[in-house]
Amino acid sequence: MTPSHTDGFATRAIHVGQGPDPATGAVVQPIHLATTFAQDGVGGLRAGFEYSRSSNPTRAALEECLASLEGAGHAFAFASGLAATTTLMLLLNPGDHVVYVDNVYGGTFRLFDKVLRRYGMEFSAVDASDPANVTAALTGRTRLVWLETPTNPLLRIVDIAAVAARAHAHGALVAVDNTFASPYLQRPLELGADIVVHSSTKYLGGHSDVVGGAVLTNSADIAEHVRFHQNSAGAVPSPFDCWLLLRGLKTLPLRMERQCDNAFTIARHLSAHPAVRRVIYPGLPEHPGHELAARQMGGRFGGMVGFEVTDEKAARRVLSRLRIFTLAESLGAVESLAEHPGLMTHASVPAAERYRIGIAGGLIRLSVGVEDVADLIADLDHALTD
Ligand code: P1T
Repeated sequence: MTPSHTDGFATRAIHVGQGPDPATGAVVQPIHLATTFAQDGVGGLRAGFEYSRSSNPTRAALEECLASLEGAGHAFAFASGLAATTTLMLLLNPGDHVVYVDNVYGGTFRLFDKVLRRYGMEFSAVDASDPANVTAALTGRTRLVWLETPTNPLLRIVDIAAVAARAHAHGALVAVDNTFASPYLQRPLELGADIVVHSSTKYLGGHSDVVGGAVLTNSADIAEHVRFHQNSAGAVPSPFDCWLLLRGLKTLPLRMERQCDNAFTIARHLSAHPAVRRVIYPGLPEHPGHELAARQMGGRFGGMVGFEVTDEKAARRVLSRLRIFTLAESLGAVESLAEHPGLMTHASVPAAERYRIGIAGGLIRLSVGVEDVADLIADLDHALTD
């Protein structure tokens, strides 16, 4: 079958960039472990491949599939989400200014604050759920606006189209970390963003067995720079990792549907629980970004849920009593995970900053998997009882 860009998302997730292999008929993409490729005379590449850091057939298949799913002209795969972000940031120069949403993954904050500042880049954090805050932070040196939406872990929603219009009027580019939504729910390039970044470790892979990242764009100019830096810095994924991601992508729509359903049911259940102070889920009408999320994410709200109990001690107790939810960092896979953002994924954010943006000591983050939702609810209820 030759997939077409007019085929639906689920069809493209299974077929774009993938078998049957023309050489053997294998319906599954082969794993090309070769590091180098024979040349017919110097520079005579048989299929465009020269050396596997520069490009590799299994990685090319993954990049083609990812590009199709994000609606991007160009996709680049990396060894991790942070490798993708780091490589993208190499496009900036010392003195360039970045405005970023003040609630980002803790590792992204650490990269900006502890690493890239040392190379002369400047960063301003703003609550981008009000686009006016982005406009107010733009300076003559702002080259990039960096968004996450929904944010990690507070699930704030940022209006990508509104921020893109403001940033573009100022000559700045917009990058969106689309990890929490995945392209199944949200396609930032269609909303005006210039660049999408993923930690493909999460929903794209979906099985907690591969660390990866991606950068996607429709701009030929940005793509040329990312390609050059992907090869020059060399933070590329292995062929086996690319293959695992291709396999994971095939079930992204199925997994996401189930995760959204399970998460919604759990969010509603926790909202009525006496031991729970507050539930954070964009699908709940009381979430301040609810209407925007409904528009921007196609009426589905993702598989991540936050909730607050009294304090850190109570949160530690709940986390220690869970049986099906595994206490672990990461998210987006078939099995349900629970974690304490303040002590785990966002420990690199200074405590005062964490409290300022709303990451409380009693906050627990759930990555809801595809198990039977009744079992997940029973697990939470048991963990929350006195
Ligand atoms: O772990 P890595 O593949 O390098 O991806 C980093 C990253 C980037 N962006 C977002 C929104 C993320 O959530 C992450 C990684 N996050 C976790 C490990 C976590 O538990 O939140």
